[in-house]
Amino acid sequence: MAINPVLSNIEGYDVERIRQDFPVLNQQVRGKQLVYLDNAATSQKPKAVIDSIVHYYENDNANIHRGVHTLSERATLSYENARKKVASFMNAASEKEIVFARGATEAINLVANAFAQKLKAGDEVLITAMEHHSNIVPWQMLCEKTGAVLKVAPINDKGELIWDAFEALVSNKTKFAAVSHMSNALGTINPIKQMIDVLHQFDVPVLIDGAQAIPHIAVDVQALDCEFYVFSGHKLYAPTGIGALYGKMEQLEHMAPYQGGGDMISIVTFENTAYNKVPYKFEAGTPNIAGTIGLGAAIDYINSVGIDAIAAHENSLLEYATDLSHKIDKLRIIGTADNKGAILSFVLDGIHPHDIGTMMDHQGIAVRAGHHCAMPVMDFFGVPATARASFAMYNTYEEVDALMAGIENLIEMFG
Ligand code: 7TS
Repeated sequence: MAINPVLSNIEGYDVERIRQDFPVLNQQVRGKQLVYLDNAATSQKPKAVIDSIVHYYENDNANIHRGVHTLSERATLSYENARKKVASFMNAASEKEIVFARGATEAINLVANAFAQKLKAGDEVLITAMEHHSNIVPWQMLCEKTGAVLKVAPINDKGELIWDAFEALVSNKTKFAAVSHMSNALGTINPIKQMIDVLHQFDVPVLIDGAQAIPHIAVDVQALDCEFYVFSGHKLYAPTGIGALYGKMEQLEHMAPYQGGGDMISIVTFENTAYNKVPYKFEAGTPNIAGTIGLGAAIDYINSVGIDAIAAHENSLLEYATDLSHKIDKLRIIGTADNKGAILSFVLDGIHPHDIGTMMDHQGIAVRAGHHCAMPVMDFFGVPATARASFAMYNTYEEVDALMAGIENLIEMFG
């Protein structure tokens, strides 16, 4: 296949300049320039994020919220500033509605744990058929504990929610709903505002799993009016081990703490413990201070580029990659929703996705191969796994060309 693209660069978007901020990109893998297309698993970190962590450890390292000494005050200030940055990035009404967690998984478990006290046998929890295991298993565990029933809104062959079926599943029995904003296995972007509106007609609290969406889509939790929104920092150019739960204050105030320990209490005696106020009630123990500061730096960095510019660039890459994919006979895209984010999941006739992953690595190209922690999605499409290329702000059209050339090589090799 002759690859001769007409590159429609987004005006003013200087991807080469951005790439210079990501040291890891500048390396060879197996003798080839690295092409990193596994961003849905985790994204690379800009120098500003790395520097913020080094700065913290070299200058301010101390435990937070407890010391009166200068380093502790500095560490606390940086940690709480990061909370403000997250709140502002999601347009939360107050930074008190931001709870730091290890990531999306822990944030979902925190909420599921609290709702175990609120649900009873016969109640229903609604999810969709395109969820990541992180947004399935905690709800199954909740149902097991309470006797509630898990309902799953189906998807169509394009990997889109079937709207009528979803609406039909919402009723007075529905007591909680958890929905991904964007599917990690398919790239589908759900109509979450419309879904939230329908769910609210029945007073259903809604959790949005934004792990995939937040690096690509401007999120406004007040406009969405969701009760909860969770994400992981490491997909948002921040370190691993840090993420956030947004929760409406009226919800968080009436939720049981997730873990007991230091910092989440106001008074402890052997007879009784009074919990700290929100959000500290949910942050037991010494948190990931360095990671939180890194998350704040990542948000500053994203804001300096502009989330809308990033989204436009990534959508253009996806469109380009999708067009080129259509020219490869043996390639089938899994997930062809009308509204899609920067994820290209695919299978190749006669080649196992794991072989695709391995052989691409031989060409310096990092893609994911597997079930992507979304086994029910694989079952639905009748495939054991897919190969997945996922784009970030620093990817280029040339890298898409390299991906397509890599796939062509593979097809040739496997005959
Ligand atoms: N929700 C979605 C939609 C995800 O894509 C992931 C991780 C999670 C939740 C869990 O995030 P964690 O940071 O708490 O693990 N998704 C992927 C992926 O697609 N490949 O590796 C991890």
